Amino acid sequence: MAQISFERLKRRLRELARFGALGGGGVTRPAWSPQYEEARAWLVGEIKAAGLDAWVDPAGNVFGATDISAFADDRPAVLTGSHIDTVPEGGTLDGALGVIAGLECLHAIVEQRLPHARPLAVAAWIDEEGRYGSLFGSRAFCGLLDTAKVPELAAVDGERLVDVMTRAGFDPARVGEARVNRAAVSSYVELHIEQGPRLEEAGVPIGVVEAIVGIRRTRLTFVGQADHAGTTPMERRRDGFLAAAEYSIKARDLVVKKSGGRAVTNVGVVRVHPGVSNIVPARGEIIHEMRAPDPGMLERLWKDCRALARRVARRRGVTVDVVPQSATSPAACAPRVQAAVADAARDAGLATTTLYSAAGHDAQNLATMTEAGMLFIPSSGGRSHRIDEWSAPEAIERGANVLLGTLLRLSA
Ligand code: HGY
Ligand code: MN
Ligand code: MN
Repeated sequence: MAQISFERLKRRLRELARFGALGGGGVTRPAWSPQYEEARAWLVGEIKAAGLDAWVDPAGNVFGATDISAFADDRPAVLTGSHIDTVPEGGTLDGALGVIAGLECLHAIVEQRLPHARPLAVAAWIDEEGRYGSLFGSRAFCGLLDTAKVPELAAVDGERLVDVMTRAGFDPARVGEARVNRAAVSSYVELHIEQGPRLEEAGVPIGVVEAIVGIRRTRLTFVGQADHAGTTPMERRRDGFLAAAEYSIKARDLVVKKSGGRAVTNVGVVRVHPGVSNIVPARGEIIHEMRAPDPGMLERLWKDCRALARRVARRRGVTVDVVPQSATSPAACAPRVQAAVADAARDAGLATTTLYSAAGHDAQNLATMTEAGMLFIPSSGGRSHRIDEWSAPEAIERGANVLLGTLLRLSA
């Protein structure tokens, strides 16, 4: 059975981890940052050194292919990949594993002259983590990006996408040219760490992903009034932060209770204005995120949360401004790709289990234009989006070899 070169895969993972490496471990490599652009240049060099064709599209996605005709309408490609941008203080495998293992598979296929009737390509999708726009690069590729909105896209710290793209040498006005039509892609499969505890706790080495959650993010700003923190009687205060805090706790309880555990919720961005200790906060601003594998559930929960926000605001004598930020749709994975993963795992003598992804992924965009799927390897302790994210070397090698077997099946 065909095998990848695990030494080469480990070397590339080690080298990629250097770009944006943090002193205490982990990595911060946001899309378009100087460290990201150095990583991009390194990746293009590795793709070429592997004997593959390499190019970067106008949206900033990097590609490697067994032949340059990939994505031509009459030569639909089998596509794999993931992302090399990271969250702040993130791990070295989230995204990187799928890109480096995909590159290794294509390298092994070319090097060992393994049979494939279709061209194969690997992608590094830009800004999967959504610093400027959720799943940005794969949305542009799949024609899901509203390019008119590109000038408005900015990070929570205010840095604008158009500025960082220009700094990196890209023309934001050309992002729409990255779109590829659906005839050009035959199927897509992505290897990723699970980023949760289920595979490890079940003792199963390979996860066959059946669906990927939708994610809804909304900015809520509770507006009261600034007052002196010492002299204002407590019953007269109209505190924007306390309203945001009450909403955050009650929204969490509502989502857990109403979804029976099938949805999750998080408030990861909190801003208080004016934000000094001797002023009662006029404004409390949060970004509230909810995730569920079921589109109807997400919609119902959002309606309940919006009503909750209005109740809390009324009771606390403040107003609330609700602005949707982003919404990705849940995606079902293609049965043909799921079967290819399961067959490749079986041939490798590996047990599998089917599960849904509680993390969002570029695969959910590819699922709108082709047969798309994912395979997971266990995350140690379920840890991810933190510097001690880790998967066992043998899990990484198994995942890459199952990816190779899957790609050979899909491109036969
Ligand atoms: O947030 C997510 O689900 C993914 O890691 N971007
Ligand atoms: Mn991530
Ligand atoms: Mn990821």
